[in-house]
Amino acid sequence: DESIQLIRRFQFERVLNHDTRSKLINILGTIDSTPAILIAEKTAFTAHDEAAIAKLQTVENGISSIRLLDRNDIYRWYMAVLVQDLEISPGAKVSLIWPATKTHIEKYGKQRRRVIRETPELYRKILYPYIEKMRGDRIQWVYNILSHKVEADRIVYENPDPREGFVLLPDLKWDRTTMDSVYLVAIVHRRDIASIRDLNKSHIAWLKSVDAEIIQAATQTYSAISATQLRIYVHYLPSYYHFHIHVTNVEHDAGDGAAVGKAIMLSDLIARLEEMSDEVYGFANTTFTYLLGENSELWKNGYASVIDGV
Ligand code: M7G
Repeated sequence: DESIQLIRRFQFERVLNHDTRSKLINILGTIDSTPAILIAEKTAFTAHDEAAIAKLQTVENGISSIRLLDRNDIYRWYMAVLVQDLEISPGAKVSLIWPATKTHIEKYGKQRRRVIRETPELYRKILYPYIEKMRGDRIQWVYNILSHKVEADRIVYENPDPREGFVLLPDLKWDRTTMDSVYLVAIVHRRDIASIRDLNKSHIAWLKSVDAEIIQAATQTYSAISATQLRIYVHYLPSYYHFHIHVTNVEHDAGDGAAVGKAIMLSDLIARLEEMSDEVYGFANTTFTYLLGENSELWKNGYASVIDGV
């Protein structure tokens, strides 16, 4: 298949970033002389999957070869090669971005971060013009999903209404089988909300119904997960300026994506809107604090001059 041929042509250039805790590596390379990013993540153990366990147990407890590193009293530690199987226990989940843009290379590279306390004034001066410039850029994948051009058979739930509706489907970060790491994304049909800054009191009822529909659909589809086991949040800043909501199993460690400085619970946003006295401007007129990478355009050509005077 064409996508398999493509990744086989990947030529290594350099490691952009790696993480020993999440066992993740981001590699920059080229395919046909055009920049490509390969993201590889070691998969979770399929401890709960009975079919996988049954099959793996037939081969020496899932270990194909093993070597003792050391022992001390009742403690022994080894290095092992695990039995892997493309269908039931693959060793890694791999994502490919090709052609990768400069923004992708910045995003997946190792970088220092800054804490930005974005007041309404800073939002208008720095972020707003940046979003206007970026708008519609890099989100072809969003439009492909909304128009059912791709990933259509993956849709978990859709409310097709062009104003109120959204599509709920597996996020590309999810392996689509591990229940503990369920990761979905809800992408709204309307195109007038680039980020939470565009939300105001008039959106409260809508956000509540989206929230309720997400919970209903997710718990119905994944019966092992109940409403209180869903972490429903948005990113500020997001990477893509078309309003979308992250939906994960609470047990899943989504790393930086679920951390303070990036993730905000949807229900907290709704509550903040409800408590707000400003009838018109909403979140455009408040302060949000978030982390920003120093490699980003937004730092280099935006906040750096205001904050560091460079
Ligand atoms: P974000 O907060 O804008 O960015 O979320 P970030 O979390 O990547 O910084 C976008 C979400 O959409 C992320 O969770 C992505 O993993 C997910 N996503 C991105 N792309 C390009 C796709 C895609 O093509 N398909 C699906 N299903 N999810 C995607």
